[in-house]
Amino acid sequence: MLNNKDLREAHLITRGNVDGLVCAALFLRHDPLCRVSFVTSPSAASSVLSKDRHSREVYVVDLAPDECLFSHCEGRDVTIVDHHPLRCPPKGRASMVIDEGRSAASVLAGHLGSEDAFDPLIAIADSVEFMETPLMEEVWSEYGVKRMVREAKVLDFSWRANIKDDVFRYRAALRLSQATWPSDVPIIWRRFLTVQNERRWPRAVSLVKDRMRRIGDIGVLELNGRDSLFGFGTRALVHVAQKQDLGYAALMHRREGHTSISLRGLRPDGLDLGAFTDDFTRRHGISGGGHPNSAGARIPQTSSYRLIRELLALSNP
Ligand SMILES: [Mn+2]
Repeated sequence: MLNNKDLREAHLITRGNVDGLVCAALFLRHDPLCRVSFVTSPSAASSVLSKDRHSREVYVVDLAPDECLFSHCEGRDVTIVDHHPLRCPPKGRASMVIDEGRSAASVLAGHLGSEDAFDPLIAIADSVEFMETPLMEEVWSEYGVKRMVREAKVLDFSWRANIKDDVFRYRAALRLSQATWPSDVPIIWRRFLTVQNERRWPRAVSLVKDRMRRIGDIGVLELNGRDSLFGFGTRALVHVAQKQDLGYAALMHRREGHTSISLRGLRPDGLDLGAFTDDFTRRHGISGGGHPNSAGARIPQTSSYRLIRELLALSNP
């Protein structure tokens, strides 16, 4: 007979990159029946949250909560987990778990109390987020740098084979929730091989090298319509911009009626890009926000270069 325990599902809302995949694996380990949604922005997280009226509890992980997200937490059991400082004061009764200097997966693992068997996956998330943590050093020396770099690459390439495929993400995370190595999961391995064999990373890097414009301290890459970086988007742009010692990278994608823009800060003392995009889109539309060194916005096409000019002015006062 069923007791009166609350049997509704728990719901994880996170990103679809390596950090998010490891978060999903940890959460599925904690609650194998949970629901998982992968999103790309705080506003997409708000929209998923607003449509979910049935989950017992919701975790929003790695999504730089803004006012809109907090307003959707009202009257809900929501836990917000992030690895960047909060920009917007929490409203309502959402629980906050914020810690800096490690991946969101690492913060979530600490909160859920994950087993040691997940240390390699958490260390992989730290490394892909460019956070050299003590755990990462420990795992790298235990299993060897070569193996760990390879495993991180396998997982990072795999989801880029088809960036829209959330069914793949869920199935991959479910397998990783058994504390498996990425290369031992057939669906992950196959996708990795596809990306590797098609030489998508070197092709993305050479396309960026050909087309990136240097505007002051900013590396700007503009893509139109169906142009793509073979799934590597900002990662390839950041790679090239860093080599050229630039302070910021901006990927602009012109779509019908608007421009999507992703900004990355490449120096620790740079401008707070989350605050910048939030302020810019408040004045010019449409929506935007994010973390201090990683933010995104949807803006009217006519404002694209105004955003770059304002960023340039603020970063060179
Ligand atoms: Mn992250």
